[in-house]
Formats: sequence, C-alpha cells, structure tokens
Amino acid sequence: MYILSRRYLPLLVGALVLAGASSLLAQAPKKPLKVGFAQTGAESTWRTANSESMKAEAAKRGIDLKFSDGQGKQENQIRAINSFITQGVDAIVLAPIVETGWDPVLRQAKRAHIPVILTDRTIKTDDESLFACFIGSDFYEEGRMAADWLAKFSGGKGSIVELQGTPGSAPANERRKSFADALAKYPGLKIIDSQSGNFERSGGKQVMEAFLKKHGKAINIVYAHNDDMALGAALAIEEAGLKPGKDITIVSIDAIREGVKAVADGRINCVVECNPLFGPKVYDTVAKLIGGGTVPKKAFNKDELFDATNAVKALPTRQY
Ligand code: GYE
Repeated sequence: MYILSRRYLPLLVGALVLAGASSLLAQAPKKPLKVGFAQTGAESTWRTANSESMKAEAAKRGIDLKFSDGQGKQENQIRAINSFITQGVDAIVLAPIVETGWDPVLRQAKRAHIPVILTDRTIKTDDESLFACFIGSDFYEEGRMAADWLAKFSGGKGSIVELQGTPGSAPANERRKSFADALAKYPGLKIIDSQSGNFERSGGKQVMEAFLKKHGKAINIVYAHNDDMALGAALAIEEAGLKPGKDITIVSIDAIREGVKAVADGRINCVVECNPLFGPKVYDTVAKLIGGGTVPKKAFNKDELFDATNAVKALPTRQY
C-alpha cells in the first residue's frame, strides 16, 4: 500500500496541479476579440449607417474594434490592413473601395493566418482563398430592379442620364452593367449621358447641373447609383426651375430614410433598398470562423423596393 502510493504520488500531484491550472484558466476573464475594420470612408448616408452598425454592435458584444476610415483612398485601406496585421488582430473586415489591387495585402493577411471578411463590396481576384467570405447586397440585382421598375413606370420610353458611383467600385460597375443589360429589352429607353458623382451628394448635384446645361429639357429620367446623388440631383433640378419627381423621373438605390421620405413627398419616384446594417451578421461570422466553423463563401442581404405605393407606410420603421 505504502509502496503503491509512493509510486503514484508524483502522478497524483501532477493531476492536481493540472486541474488547478485549468480551473484558474476557466476563471480568467476572456480576452476580447480584436477585429480590424478597413472602411472606405464617409462618402454617403449609407456609409455612415454602415459604420455606426459596425461600431455599435462591436460595443454591444465587447469586441475590441480597430476602426479605420480610408477617406476614399485604396492606399489608406491597404495601410490599415497592414497595421491590423502588425497589431495581431483576430480577424480583418474589409469594405473594398475598388474591385482590383488587393491580392498582395490579402496575401500578407493569409500568411499571418488572419481571416479576412469582405463586407459591402466584392473584389476581383484569381485567388478566392485570399478571403474567407463576402457579406453584402447583390448590386447586379439592384440595378435590374431599378430598370424593370422604370420600364413599367415610363411605359418603356425616355431619355436617361446616369449618375455613377465611385469609379472602379463594385456597386458602380454592377449597377451600371445590370441597368444597361435590362434596358436592352426596352429600346425606347436610352441612356444619353453617364458620369460619376462619386456616391456623394455634392457630386450628384454638380454632375446634374452640368447635364442640365448640356441636355436641357431632353432629360426625362435620372438613374442614380445611390440616394445621396439622387438627392443632390433633385436640388439641381429644383434650382433649374423644374420639379424633380414630376418633370424628371428619379430612380435610385439605397433607400436611406431621407430617400424614402423623398419618395413619400414625390421628389424621387423609386428607391431600391441596399441594407447597410450588417454589423451583427459580420460579427456572427467572425465568431464562427475563429471557432473553426464554416461559413458560406457569399451571403447576400435581401433588399426591397419603395415607390409611391409603399413609401409612406415604410417610413416610420426605416432604421437608417
Ligand atoms: O450604395 C453608397 C455607398 O457600397 C453599397 O456605397 C455601397 C454603396 C452605397 O457610398 O451609398
């Protein structure tokens, strides 16, 4: 008996030490998740709502969020990602301002074993292993919805000016392409001019002023890639002595509260929704990835459309 316990004593002590250590570990407060978010900038109301959603949800979950405002420049976003890697974040969230040019910095993140979640906008790459997944809206579908709505509303006739988003960005590329693709079915609807207003209200106003000078009364319709530019264009139309929503039909994308309100007031005719509030979905995904789970490579938000038939009713519950 005595001999037995002598032999097993060290084992027993070892087991006790291990048990003690693991219960201590269990009691130690968990380190908060560290997430780096490289945002494009603050060009629109949509963007502000998106940043708010990401910040508020991080605060709610006790996530240590490193937020970087790229101020509309890809090089700032690349710098931010490099700094997130140096800081050893658990995950990187990127809203890529343009579609191309991300491979080198994403390779760095991959080498550091940090998962990258693309939100809002997609990228073009030959190596899809450089990002874990994408969460956002289907921009191609949004442009198609806008075109089909317009074809019905206009009876398939009219001259359109287009206000494009940021050059090279996924939403500008896809909203432009799908709208043009859909218009092929309606030969009476023609795009007579198209320029970028950079997704900004001031940009939309300036470009619309130039369009009005150049084309005058020939313009029947404005297709804006976002509500901020549509609201800027509505101002330019008013300043030119015309009635937006009546003399010139306006259709745009985002459905920010002010956009839906403008539809309710008859200044804009239709807004296609693009929901920016995906903070919760992004952090759920981060948690899953870090826990070793699998997530869908691409997850799209479901978007609606508002026009004179439903805008007034929708207004009180708009969240952004
Ligand atoms: O439509 C626009 C913003 O990428 C979906 O960017 C986003 C777009 C949105 O500035 O308002």
